[in-house]
Amino acid sequence: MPTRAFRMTLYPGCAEEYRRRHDAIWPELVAALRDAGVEDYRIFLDEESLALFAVMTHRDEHALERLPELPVMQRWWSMMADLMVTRNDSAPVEVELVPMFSLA
Ligand code: RM4
Repeated sequence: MPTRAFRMTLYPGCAEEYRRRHDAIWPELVAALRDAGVEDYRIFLDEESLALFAVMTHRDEHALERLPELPVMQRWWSMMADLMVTRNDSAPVEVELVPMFSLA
């Protein structure tokens, strides 16, 4: 199954709140991620650099591409924008990571 990994950046002092909001992730966002074929999605924080590493395993590449257009995704990004480095449209700045090793 394809895996996508990317890096985002948290603002200082926001880790607890970032975790708290994800602990209460909206069911409609979970449904949208599942509809887009997301099987497994994990986000790890590097407390030193405040880099957030997201690793996502998914079924359907094309459904994933539609996620940014969904109103629920855009509402989530607006709500999260005070915690993380974003673009002008509130989407988080995401830097793709290069796969280097896999033991599947
Ligand atoms: C993150 C960020 C990502 C989103 C996850 C659920 O904070 O907003 O874009 O996919 O939450």
